[in-house]
Amino acid sequence: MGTAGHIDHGKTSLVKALTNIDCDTHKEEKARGITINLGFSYLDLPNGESIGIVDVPGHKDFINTMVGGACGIDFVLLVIAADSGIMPQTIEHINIISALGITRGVVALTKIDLVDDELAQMAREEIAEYLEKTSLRGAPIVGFSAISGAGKEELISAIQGVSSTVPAKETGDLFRMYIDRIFTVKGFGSVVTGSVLSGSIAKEQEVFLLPGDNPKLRVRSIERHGKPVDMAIVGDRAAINLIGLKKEEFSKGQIISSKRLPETTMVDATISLFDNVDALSLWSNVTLISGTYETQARMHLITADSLMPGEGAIVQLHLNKPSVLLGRDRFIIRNTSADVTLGGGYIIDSSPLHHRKRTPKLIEYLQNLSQSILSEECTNELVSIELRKEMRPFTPDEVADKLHISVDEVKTMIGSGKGKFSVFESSVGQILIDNSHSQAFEGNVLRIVSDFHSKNPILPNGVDLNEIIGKLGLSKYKAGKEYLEVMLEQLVIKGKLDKHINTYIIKGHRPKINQQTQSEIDWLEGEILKYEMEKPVLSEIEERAGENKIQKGRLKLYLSYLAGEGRIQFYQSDFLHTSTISKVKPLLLRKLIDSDNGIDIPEFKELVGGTKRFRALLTDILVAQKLISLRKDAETETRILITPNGRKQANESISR
Ligand SMILES: Nc1nc2c(ncn2[C@@H]2O[C@H](COP(=O)(O)OP(=O)(O)OP(=O)(O)O)[C@@H](O)[C@H]2O)c(=O)[nH]1
Ligand SMILES: [Mg+2]
Repeated sequence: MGTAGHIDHGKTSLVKALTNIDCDTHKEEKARGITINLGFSYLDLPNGESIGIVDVPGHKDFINTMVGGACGIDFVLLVIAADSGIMPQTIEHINIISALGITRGVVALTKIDLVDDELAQMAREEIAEYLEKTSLRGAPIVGFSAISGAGKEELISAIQGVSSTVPAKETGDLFRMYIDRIFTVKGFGSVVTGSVLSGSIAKEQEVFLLPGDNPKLRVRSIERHGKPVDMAIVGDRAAINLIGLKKEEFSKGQIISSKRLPETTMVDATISLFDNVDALSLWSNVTLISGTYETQARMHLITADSLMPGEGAIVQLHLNKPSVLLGRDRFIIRNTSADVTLGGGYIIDSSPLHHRKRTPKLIEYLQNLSQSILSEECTNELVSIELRKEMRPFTPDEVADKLHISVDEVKTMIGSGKGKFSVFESSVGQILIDNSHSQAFEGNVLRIVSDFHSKNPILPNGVDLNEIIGKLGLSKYKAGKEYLEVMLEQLVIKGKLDKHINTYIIKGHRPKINQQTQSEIDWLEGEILKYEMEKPVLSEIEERAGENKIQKGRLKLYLSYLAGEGRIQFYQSDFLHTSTISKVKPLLLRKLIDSDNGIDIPEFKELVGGTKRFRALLTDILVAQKLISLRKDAETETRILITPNGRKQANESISR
């Protein structure tokens, strides 16, 4: 619970009357009789619950401090003195509370001892009417006096009533807490306090101080409401004793987090302007406050050219100081001299692209995003945003990492409604990709395959999976290969692609060979056959091709064609004609079948004949085809052996 209300209306006195704790502990606060810093207390309710209390200053110079206190609260205790009624900071605090998304509260009508019943009744009516148009509509109003203690029981039961309507929060995986106080305890080191925004923290855990390049810190101990505890969770006020840095190295406005969150100086956000302020133009300088983080910022209106009081818009904020804001974080904007609160809003994207042009498409996208990001049913918008930023497939855990939530949460979000992305089931689990990115990938695949066909019109085959992966740059992603497999399968189902052996072709592709091409291929095959038991040398054939007016450049294509037809066999860029191989292969395999210990090189030479280079290439081809294997003995004598595969083939050819 957090207090709110105009200066001197009795917030701190009320907290003291309820909890016996005086939050005005500083010398200056005592001397001036006002609250300057946030005060902290706690209240044990009759139902056994213990709630943390943040007491805020009412003075208009300390609104920034008030915002810091109000950022972590679930409901407000709005304090209004019965003898003065609604005053400027009553209104400003109510505006802030509502901009922070806080809709629950209790109104304490204090100093009830200073007014008669009639005045008290008038004050109640004035307040109820004012609240009607705010987020605190219908809040209970309880008369109270810190002097006589009147109304204390009723106030406590109203607080308990509101507190019990606060829904239990999902703890979540990510621990975050803005630091609001830093001090040292002799012999123990630095202690920081704050309201836990999300997640939980336990003793001995390692945490980060952000932003900044700080070392990991270790949690030595935790206190909650003045008592040592093993862990603190979302909604708690916590004091954390950290090991790793000195007091001076912490500062108010930094965050303690369980993860090294990325820093950002540019965010997209939804803002609304209060109705008692001046209009804003396309660009304006503002102060942004979220938790205890505070910075100057340049604000660019995206969905409007100017903003009238009471209106809302989507903006891009350029922050002077690095932040670790995340999507859905609430904030307040004030003018640059920080004496007028202008409005507030929430982050819709903490790492957006720089919107230089305000296109209708961008505006529509941001408007949808801003509407759906807060609603629980449509949280898969968060997933959509991340997927849209990069043209690549994601696994759920990669998305979880980007959004700083657990994989289970991502999976729930995916299932929660139709998004602008596709979910594929693959051998490695789910793969997520933005629909327009997926379409672009499909287009690129079809282009790659048809390019291949137009460069190689005489080939019946197309492009294999690995080549496509390489061309699309998908190999660097975790689920890149699996995504492509699923996508290719779908293109086959859709009738756009077909399979040819182990390659993909455009459906309906037929090799095109005209008479001239055919005769050139025949010529090339004849040239290869001429080498007989020697290794064919491409450069020599190329030379002769020139003499025969055959384009040198087409020979490689013809070679691929011959290989595809099974007429030649390649090892790397060297090749032999299949009929040449067939002359010696059966002889060799039959010989090897009968020699358990294989044959040595001289025996091989004797059996096969041909040149040394021919024999080396033949060996390479047969080893690559897993028909034979080489073994080097201790005396470095190489022996050639048959493989089980080779044995099978030899037996088949004998029985034939
Ligand atoms: N008569 C009377 N005086 C009160 C009551 N509550 C507070 N006061 C007096 O009002 C003055 C201000 O009280 P605080 O509790 O400091 O007011 P505050 O709202 O915390 O003020 P800031 O934190 O500076 O905004 C003090 O002199 C209190 O004694 C009350 O119920 N009745
Ligand atoms: Mg006070």
